[in-house]
Order: sequence, then structure tokens, then C-alpha cells
Amino acid sequence: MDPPGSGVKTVYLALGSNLGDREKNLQQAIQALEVVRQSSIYETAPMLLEDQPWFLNQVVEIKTSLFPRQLLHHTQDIERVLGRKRTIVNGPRSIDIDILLYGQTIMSSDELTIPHPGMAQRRFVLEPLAELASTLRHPVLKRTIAQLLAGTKEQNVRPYNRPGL
Ligand code: PH2
Ligand code: MG
Ligand code: MG
Repeated sequence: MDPPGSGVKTVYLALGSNLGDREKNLQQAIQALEVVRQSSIYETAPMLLEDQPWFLNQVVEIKTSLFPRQLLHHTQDIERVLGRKRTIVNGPRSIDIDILLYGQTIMSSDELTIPHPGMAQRRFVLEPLAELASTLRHPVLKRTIAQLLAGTKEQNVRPYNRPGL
């Protein structure tokens, strides 16, 4: 739990890349974000739009005093700097940074919904998130990350072994 009144929140972000040097894209996002803890990397079959290259996915924990909307703009700036071009919805991208959980905050606006509305159905998010916070409870669904993971459909999500290691 974050100390009450401190203004510092624990936030979980999902990172994804399926264009260019995927591993380097994740690394550069992590540097720009000042990450506290990070999951291992998974190689995952594309969901939603299946006809595109496989992704590398990872989840990171940050501590931030930015408000949700400020944090969104910060992550969007990083996406832009790392060469993200917005073309096809759910299509290939050099880097995607999604806000999954922002403390226990629940909110929805035109721009941003927290918790991330797709997270509970996505193994490529829940597997890495469970490494960092398996007992954390989803503030809307009231289930732990481990419970959500156990309820997801099959999806090809495998540990990524860095080439050359
Ligand atoms: N992101 C999407 C759509 N589909 N599939 C995988 N495996 N990983 C992703 O990060 C991903 C996706 C839209 O953000
Ligand atoms: Mg996304
Ligand atoms: Mg996104």
C-alpha cells in the first residue's frame, strides 16, 4: 500500500513491442520510465489483430507522483520518442506503454480508463504482472492477479530467452 497522503502511487505498466529491435525498445522505455521493479520478458502470440509479428511483453512497476492524465501524457511522449507511429489500431508498434493499475484508483474518461479495460483477459499482461504482484487485488473485479490469470483462455505466452545468452 502507498502511504496515505504522500501523493506517491505504485503503478503497473505493460510494455509491448513487435517492430524493430524489440528488446532494445523495451530497454529504452524502462530507462526513460525510472522503473523500480520489472518482470521477465515474454514472447507472445499477437491478440486482437492476429496477422502481425509476435510481441515481446513485460510489466514494470514505477512510483510516481504524477496524476493519471499526466502519467498518460508522459508515457505517450516516451512512445513518440521511441518511434511509435499510430497507424493501425492494435497493429504493429515499436513500443506500447499501457497503464494497467494506478494504486487502487478507478477512473474513466475519454482518454483513459484505469484499471486497463483489457487486462483481465490478457495472458500477455497477467503472466508478467503475476511475477511482481500475484496477490494484488484488481480494484474493480476484486480478484487477485493470480486468480485472474487462472481464469484466462489459452494464449501462446512463453519466456523469452535473449538471443546470445
Ligand atoms: N497489444 C495489442 C494488441 N495485441 N498482442 C500481444 N501478444 N501483445 C501485445 O502487447 C498486444 C497484442 C494492443 O495494444
Ligand atoms: Mg496496448
Ligand atoms: Mg497503448
